[in-house]
Amino acid sequence: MNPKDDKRTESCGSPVFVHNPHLEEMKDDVLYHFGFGTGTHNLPALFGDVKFVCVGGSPWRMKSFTEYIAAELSMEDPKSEYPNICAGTDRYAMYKVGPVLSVSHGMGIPSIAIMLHELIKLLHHAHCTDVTIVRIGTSGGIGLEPGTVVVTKQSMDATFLPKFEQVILGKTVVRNTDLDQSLAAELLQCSKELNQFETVIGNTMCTLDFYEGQARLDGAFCSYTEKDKQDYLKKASEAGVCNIEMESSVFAAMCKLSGLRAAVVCVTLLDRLNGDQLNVAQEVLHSYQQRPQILVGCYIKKQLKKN
Ligand code: R2B
Ligand code: URA
Repeated sequence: MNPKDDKRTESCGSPVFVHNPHLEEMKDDVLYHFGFGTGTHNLPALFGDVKFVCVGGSPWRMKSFTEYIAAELSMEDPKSEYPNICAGTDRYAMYKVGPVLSVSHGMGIPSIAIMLHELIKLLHHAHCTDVTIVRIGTSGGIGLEPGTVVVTKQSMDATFLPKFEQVILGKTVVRNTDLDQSLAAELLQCSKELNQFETVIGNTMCTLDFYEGQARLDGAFCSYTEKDKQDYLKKASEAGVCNIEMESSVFAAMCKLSGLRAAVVCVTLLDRLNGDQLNVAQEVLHSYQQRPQILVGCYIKKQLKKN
């Protein structure tokens, strides 16, 4: 590689770790769901300057985040075109503006886990250092005004324990779901400075399903009563759970293993104590979904000003 092609801005700093001796023995590594490979793409040249990664469920939202960030950082493309870098695949979408990478992850733990394996390898192969990663998303709130943004303190499973379980070779491996507390505090501070919407720090419950897994009464199947649902949500609330979504546990676990500074910022679309159906007007939904983007945008801008 021509050193000029290497987008790394610093040679020291905290690297992105992989823990897999087999990778060293492989001549090339194909990041299949992104449509990249170490043999076909110059990953340090393409991604070596990445310092912030923002991930979220929908490809459309991640493109809109990139447009928003580009404007905030005055890095707008004169043609205002942000092509999907993963154009060779329709599994995930990826956009980049300056040091900010934006990637979609689909819905649920398996989908985000596949994306994170490849994203972590991508950042590692690209020799990125000091990377901060934030999941921006939507959630159901417990006892919060809809539109409130929750910055996750700890991600919990559906039994209110702060752990992520993965079956590997038929054995259950338990991983820790700690997130970076100082990053969470800095994001909360950004919200105070913005003073545009309510933001709280609290625990987030991560479930395997949107309907029965989140105690909804409106799925195709339901074998419990409204009282059972309320009792369960009350227990969640007593365990410090402020909101419910479907990816934070594996996100926290994998980011911790790879040494990434990570946070989860989700807006609540409804108060689950008052209902299950998402019947908010499209414009309201859209404005709520912008809130995590605004918060993370403010944080990135502040960090870049420091350097
Ligand atoms: C939040 O919203 C999605 C379900 O509607 C899911 O991906 C999540 O975590
Ligand atoms: N996303 C979820 O996972 N649950 C909700 O209630 C809303 C959004």
